[in-house]
Amino acid sequence: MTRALILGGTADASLLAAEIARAHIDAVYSYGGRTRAPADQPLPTRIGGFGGVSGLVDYIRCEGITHVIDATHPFAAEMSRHVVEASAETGTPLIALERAPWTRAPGDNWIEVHDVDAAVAALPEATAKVFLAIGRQHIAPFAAKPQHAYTLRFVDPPEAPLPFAADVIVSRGPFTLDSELEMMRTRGITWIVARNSGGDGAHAKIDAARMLGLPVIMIARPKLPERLRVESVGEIMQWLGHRACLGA
Ligand code: 3Y8
Ligand code: NAP
Repeated sequence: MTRALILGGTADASLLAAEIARAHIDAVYSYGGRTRAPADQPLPTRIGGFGGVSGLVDYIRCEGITHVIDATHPFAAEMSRHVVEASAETGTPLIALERAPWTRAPGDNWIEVHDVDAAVAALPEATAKVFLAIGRQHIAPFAAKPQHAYTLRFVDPPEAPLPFAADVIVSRGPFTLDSELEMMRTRGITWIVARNSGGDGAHAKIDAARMLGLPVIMIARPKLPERLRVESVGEIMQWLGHRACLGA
C-alpha cells in the first residue's frame, strides 16, 4: 500500500500534491516552515524540520512511508542531502522533482557566480540600485557593500532589523513580467541578483532584466547527491504507478 512523503515548498510541489490528491494516493505534504502562512495543500500537511537525518529516518519508519518525493527547491541542498541518506538507511524508494535550471537566452547579460559571497564581489564598487531577489536567508553578506541602494523581496515582513539599509517588498509570487518591469523601472534598478531556481514562478524578473538591458548576477545551484530525478509531475505519477490526469 503506497504512502508517500512529499518534501515541498515550491510551485511544482503544489502541482504534484494536487495530482496525488486527485489520484487518492495516501500522502503527507511537508513544508520546512520558512513562511508564516504557507499555501494550503489538498493533503495532510506537516510543517518544520524532522530533526536531521535521524529524525527523518524515524519519521519514515513511524509513519510507514513507502515512497519519498523530494520536490524541494534546488537550493534546499541540506534537505535534499538528508533525504538521500534517510531513504538509503530505510531502503525507501526516492525520486526528486527538480526543475531544469534557467539557461541564458540571446540578449541576457548574466554574470554567473558560485555562491552569495561571489555575488557580492561581482557587484560594482560605484553606488548602484540593486534588486536582491534571493529571499531573506542569504542577504547578510551584502552588508560588505553598503554603498548600494538595495531593494529586497521577502515572502513575509522582516521580523529582525536588516543587516544594511534596504527597501523591502513583501510579496509571495509568482510574479508577472509586467509587474517586474514596473517595479524595476519605477525603482531605477541597475543590477539584479538572483539564484538559478528554474521554474516559472521566479522567471519573470529574468525576462524583465533582458528587456531593460540590465545585468543579472546569477548564483548557480549547489551540487546535490546523485538520485533519481525527473522534471515533470507526470513522471512522478508514473513512478508511483499512476497515470497523471494533468489538465484533465
Ligand atoms: C515556504 C510556500 C507557489 C507560491 C510561490 C516557485 C514559485 C513564487 C519564486 C523573487 C524570488 C525565492 C523565495 C521564491 C519563489 C514561488 C513559490 C517561489 C523566490 C514559497 C513557500 C515557501 C517559500 C520559502 C521561500 C524562501 C526563499 C524562497 C522567496 C508558501 C512562497 C527567493 C527563492 O522569507 C523567507 O524566509 C523566504 C524563504 C526559502 C528563499 C530563501 O532561501 O530565502 N522561498 N516560498 C517553503 C517551506 O516552508 O517549505 O509559503 O506557500 C513558495 C514559492 N516561492 O507555491 O506557487 O519557484 O516555487 N521563493 C529563489 O531563490 O528563487 C522569490 O523574489 O524574485
Ligand atoms: P535547507 O537549507 O535545505 O534545509 C534546512 C533544514 O530545514 C533541513 O535540514 C530540514 O530540517 C528543514 N527543511 C527544509 N525543507 C523542509 C521540508 N520541505 N520539510 C521539512 N523540513 C524541511 O532548506 P531551505 O533552502 O531553507 O528551504 C526550506 C524550504 O523552503 C524547503 O521546503 C524549500 O523547498 C523551500 N524553498 C522554496 C523556494 C522556492 O522558490 N519555492 C526557495 C527556497 C526554499 P531538519 O534537518 O530538522 O529535518
